[in-house]
Amino acid sequence: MPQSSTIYKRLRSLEKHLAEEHPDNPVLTKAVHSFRKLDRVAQDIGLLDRNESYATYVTWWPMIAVLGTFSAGKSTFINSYLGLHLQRTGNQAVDDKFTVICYSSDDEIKTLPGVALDADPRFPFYQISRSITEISEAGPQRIDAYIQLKTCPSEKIRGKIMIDSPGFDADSQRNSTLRLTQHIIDLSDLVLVFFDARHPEPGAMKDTLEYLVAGTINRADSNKFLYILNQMDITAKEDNPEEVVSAWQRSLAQAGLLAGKFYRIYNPDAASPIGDAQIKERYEKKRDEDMAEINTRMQQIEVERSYRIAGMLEQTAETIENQTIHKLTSMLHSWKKRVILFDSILFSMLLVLSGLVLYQTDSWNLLKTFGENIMACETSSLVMLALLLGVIGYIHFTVRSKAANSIIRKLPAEFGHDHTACQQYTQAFIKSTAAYRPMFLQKPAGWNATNQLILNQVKNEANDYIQSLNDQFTNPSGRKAEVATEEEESTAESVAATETKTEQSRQE
Ligand SMILES: Nc1nc2c(ncn2[C@@H]2O[C@H](COP(=O)(O)OP(=O)(O)OP(=O)(O)O)[C@@H](O)[C@H]2O)c(=O)[nH]1
Ligand SMILES: [Mg+2]
Repeated sequence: MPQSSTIYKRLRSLEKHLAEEHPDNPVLTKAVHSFRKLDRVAQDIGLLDRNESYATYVTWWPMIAVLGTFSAGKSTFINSYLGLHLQRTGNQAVDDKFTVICYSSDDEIKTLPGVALDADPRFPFYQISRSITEISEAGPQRIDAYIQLKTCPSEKIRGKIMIDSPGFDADSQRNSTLRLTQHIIDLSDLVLVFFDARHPEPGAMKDTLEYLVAGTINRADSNKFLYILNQMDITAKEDNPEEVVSAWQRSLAQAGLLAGKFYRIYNPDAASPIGDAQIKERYEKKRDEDMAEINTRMQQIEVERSYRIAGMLEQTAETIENQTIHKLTSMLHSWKKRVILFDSILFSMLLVLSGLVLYQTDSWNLLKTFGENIMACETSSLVMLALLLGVIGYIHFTVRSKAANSIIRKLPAEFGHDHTACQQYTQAFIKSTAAYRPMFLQKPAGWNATNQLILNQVKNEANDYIQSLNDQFTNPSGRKAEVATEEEESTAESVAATETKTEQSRQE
């Protein structure tokens, strides 16, 4: 069955955009194609609806989030990175919304409302209004109060997404803002956490540090967080500039961050001039070193994102084959056992009851006549038989659906917060236990040799993508260099040979 046309159109547009954004990296466009194959298998099994796609579960654009305290210089940093005056900056808390920034070839900067993000599967906020209760309760239009989209022509952002966020304060943050922050942290490939060196007392922001540092440091993906102490120029004026850094170091260490694991920068355009030439040189040196590292990490995320998507593809195929099918088969097995048990109890009771009635009324011969009438195709007896079969069927199918429901009811407790997995298993199990499917089938609906083959194909494709990414971005064997050297040598030889020939002919 074809995919629903809406999702099909969306995936086509995703493919088109990826091909435009990354003409030199076809892996991503190919990956969308592989996701489609996965979708078809998952739709056959019932894990996905016809209008759903695994491709909408991944963030296709590499995403850099800039979080941090009020007026820490987040927007100034972003403007300077883009080379544009995109975000308003200032000492009053100017930002109260998350701004998703992406590339557009249009000359002018455009600002679009949050609904634009909510409705587009290419962005990390696709259908976010549904998953954040506070927003969904107030109606999807409310998303505009929290997020906006800005498009700009800076080449620096081409093929990436950057998020500027309102100043973070764990104490006064609304629940919905905290949920959005968490969502952004989860989906980002790189998170820059900004603090402000002007802040005299980092100890006063205990909860904020707790959230932004302690809460991020032990995550499996803790490597994607860069902690940045910004506006370092201000400390140059202090009598004891080292003390500011030490105070920050102590507070961050209390929150679990190891000393030396944070960057110290300032923005030369926004900074106040540093008078002392020696201090200036020292500050500039440190700043340049740290900025170079931050920039390298920002450039690397495209590569990380490609690996992430190829990995996700393989992992999804693997999970369907090794976990989902296994779980559905065992659910089917216990369902069958229950149906057989309850069928046997109910039908034995029915049989005993009818036997008792026949015995009490001493009318065993009725059975014999009924049999003979059926053989003779007598109408009233045939109707009776049909009624009887109807009652038997009704009891059996009621038992089947009740047994299935009792298994489905246990799923939420098993999956906890993973609503998506719970919903997928429910849908697939309903499909597998549908009335039209004979009960003796061992395998879940849609699980056949063809789909197994497709999953293997997808896994192989994912491995090919990783291989070609390796070829593109790494060079462990140094082959290219060797080839290049060989080529250079052979060119040099041929140049030398031509030169000798020219020399000979000249002499002749
Ligand atoms: N001295 C100095 N000032 C800076 C630096 N970076 C930014 N500023 C100033 O700090 C103020 C706040 O900067 P923003 O970029 O608006 O800060 P923000 O983190 O985006 O602020 P909110 O969005 O309101 O949380 C502005 O007046 C900037 O000019 C810096 O490195 N040194
Ligand atoms: Mg700002």
